[in-house]
Amino acid sequence: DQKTVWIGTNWKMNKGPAEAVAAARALAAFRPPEGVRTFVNPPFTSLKDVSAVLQDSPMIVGAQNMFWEDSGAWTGEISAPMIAECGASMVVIGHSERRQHFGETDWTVNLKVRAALKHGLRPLVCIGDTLDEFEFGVSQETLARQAKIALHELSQEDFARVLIAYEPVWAIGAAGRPAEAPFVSQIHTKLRAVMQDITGPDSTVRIPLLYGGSVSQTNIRDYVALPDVDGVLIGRAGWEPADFMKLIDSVS
Ligand code: G2H
Repeated sequence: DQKTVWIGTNWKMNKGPAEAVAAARALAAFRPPEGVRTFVNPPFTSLKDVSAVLQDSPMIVGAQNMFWEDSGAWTGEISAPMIAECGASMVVIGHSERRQHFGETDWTVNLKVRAALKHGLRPLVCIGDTLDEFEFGVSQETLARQAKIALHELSQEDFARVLIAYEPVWAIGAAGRPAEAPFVSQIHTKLRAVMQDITGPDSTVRIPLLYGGSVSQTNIRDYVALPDVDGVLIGRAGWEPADFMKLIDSVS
């Protein structure tokens, strides 16, 4: 049978509340092609409004980060119950920008994944190799380690709610170069085996494996066509709602 394809856009630190709501309104009536599940990751400041605008649409709303404690003296942090109360059902965890600039580690990623699941949020865990790791040929080792720690001590029910995004650090953002499809294919096929190792030999859970990093109108179809790629996480190319909808439609 046909695989489910996940396509989402991470707005990062863009769009204030007014612009975010306008973008959500532009996406509200959109219906993706059959077999495609779509999501958007607004900043915290518009999570509630964007969730309200998109509540009757198939577009899933997810936060870009969270803290693992439910509440308390953690100035500046946002918890999973707060995200859920805003109406969002997903959360990006361990994006490379957070690992690079905000000190996130595999261990904190695991704490966040478990807290997200405890509160009914679907974690989208980002893993990725740096340029050094890529050049030394240890991408696979890094990715396996990141995935194993991120998903440590999860149940089968938990695994069934997790998504993974492979985002090579060297392929992200304006300075990044998109990874070649054959390389992504190789990485994802090996990651599929790592996932089976994590979920257990008898597990039938297929954790969706997304690719992210400079995905655009010119390469999206190449990635989605790969057997072990279950979708894409888009940044810049999806920030304009019209572009995002065009990207989604182009995979059908
Ligand atoms: C990677 C991606 C979205 P971009 O960070 O997560 O961003 O497509 O702009 O490289």
